[in-house]
Amino acid sequence: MESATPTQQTGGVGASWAAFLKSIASFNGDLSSLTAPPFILSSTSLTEFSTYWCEHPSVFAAPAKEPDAAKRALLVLKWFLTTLKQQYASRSEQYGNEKKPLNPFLGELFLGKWEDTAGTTELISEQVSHHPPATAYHITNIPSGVRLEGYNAQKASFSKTINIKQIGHAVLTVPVPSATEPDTFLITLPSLHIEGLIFGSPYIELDGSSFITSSTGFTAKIDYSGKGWLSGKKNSFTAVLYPTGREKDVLFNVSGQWTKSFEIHSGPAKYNSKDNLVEEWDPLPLSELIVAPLEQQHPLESRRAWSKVAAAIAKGDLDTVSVEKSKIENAQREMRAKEKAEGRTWQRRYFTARSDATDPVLAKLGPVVGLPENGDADKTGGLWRFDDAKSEAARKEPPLSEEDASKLAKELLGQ
Ligand code: HC3
Repeated sequence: MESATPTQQTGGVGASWAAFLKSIASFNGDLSSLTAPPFILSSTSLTEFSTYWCEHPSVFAAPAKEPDAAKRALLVLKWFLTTLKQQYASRSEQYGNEKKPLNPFLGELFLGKWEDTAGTTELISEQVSHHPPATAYHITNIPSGVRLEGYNAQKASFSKTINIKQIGHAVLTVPVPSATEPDTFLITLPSLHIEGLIFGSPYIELDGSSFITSSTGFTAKIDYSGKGWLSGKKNSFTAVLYPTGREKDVLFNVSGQWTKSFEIHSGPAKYNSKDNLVEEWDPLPLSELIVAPLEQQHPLESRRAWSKVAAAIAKGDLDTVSVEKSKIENAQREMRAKEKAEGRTWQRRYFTARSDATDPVLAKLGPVVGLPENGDADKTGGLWRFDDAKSEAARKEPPLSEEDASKLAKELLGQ
């Protein structure tokens, strides 16, 4: 059950919201250090947000069936646009109650799978860096071979409201029918800001532009806008798809609201035109992610690791929230100190930071979308790529015995 927003509450809550507003006006840009009032705490960790990339597995897998490179790029753009509602509005669509997610600990995992008409699609999400915080993810649709990998961090600033620049990128690999080489898409992440803060009903609006560029030579540019004082609708966007480097030669244009519906037209946008309609998108029912029951999860899996904190948040028992959070934070601090003393670093379970070689995707496609060759590694703790060998080793590991699981939980989470 969602808790009431501050405007629906009285007295002390209103006062603590005012204090919160005052405090964010001077905060330092590190979102994890933001001390939010209790009623705005979410029991979901940011590692879980990677799920939002694929809640319609059939739309995710569809580009693998398309032999034409421009149409494939359009299908990828369509999939990307359909993920936005889940990514940025699913937690607060009706009431404006975007909350502060749990700040993941290093090594935190979120694993799941979808089983539906698109077959099995697997999700692996891992907190690969704590200072600065960065989450990496890998999603693969087994039958089609379509896979997405990426990582992200956030840099926040305050000017009228909380403004967030997303750092990182995603890479979508699409096997091409009857070709030996797959088509690769480099995806940048939109900036966002929080609306409704002053009224105590926070929700996200996207701003600026983001890009998707393909190894076969097509680029999509998406421009985001919101509701202005006089005109415009919430959560709006326009997008164009063109041959890379020829922005004026628009092949397809898309416009609408990413929370509602949008229309795809061929050719450039024409004022008030219903011509050349290719497709109209209305949100589909979501495919549900399957997550193992808590007792079968690895101790570092998010929902198991945070279960006591989540239960305390649900009950509104803030003393327990604070005690249980501190146990995890202290155990993590001790672990980092121990690693330092022993001259070792935390071994990521599924991802490896590429420091030795140039990343071929960023080298080839990064300049088209303004991404640096190092993937902003300095701001995300590394240029993170999914490591098939590590994943294979993790898959072969026998499940931990109860005794080993509780030893690990004690050592790494203080539980
Ligand atoms: C800014 C944000 C944390 C980051 C969240 C990200 C950017 C994470 C990656 C996902 O793919 C997309 C995504 C969606 C929502 C973003 C969160 C919204 C609010 C949260 C802030 C840390 C909380 C701000 C406090 C307040 C008052 C709004 O709750």
